[in-house]
Amino acid sequence: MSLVHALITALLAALPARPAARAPHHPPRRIDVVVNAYFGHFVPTVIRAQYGDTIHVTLKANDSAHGFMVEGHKFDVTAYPGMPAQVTFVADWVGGKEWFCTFDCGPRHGTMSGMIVVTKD
Ligand SMILES: [Cu+2]
Repeated sequence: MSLVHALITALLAALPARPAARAPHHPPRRIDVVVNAYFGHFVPTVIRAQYGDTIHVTLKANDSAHGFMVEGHKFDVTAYPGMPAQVTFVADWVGGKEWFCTFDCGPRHGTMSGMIVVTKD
């Protein structure tokens, strides 16, 4: 064994073990959420997902029509009493994105929003 080889072998042995490759991200899930819309607010107001999940929202309008759109997305759905609306999208961001009512449902329309919080492990 040459001196160089011995040195390299010694150096390699002294290095900390390489961390195991990161465990793969959990398999993407489908998250089904019913968002109930009322004059002035949504229930729930927060949807939590992990990066890559598919979020399926069923919007139910409980008094008048209400809309649902997520900032940065192109969809905009409207539900009417007795006629829920559905939309499916992928949580392809990390952090919070706000959703809004897009149907002018009355004086408290401007207060109608919620947050989708996406985390990545
Ligand atoms: Cu509204």
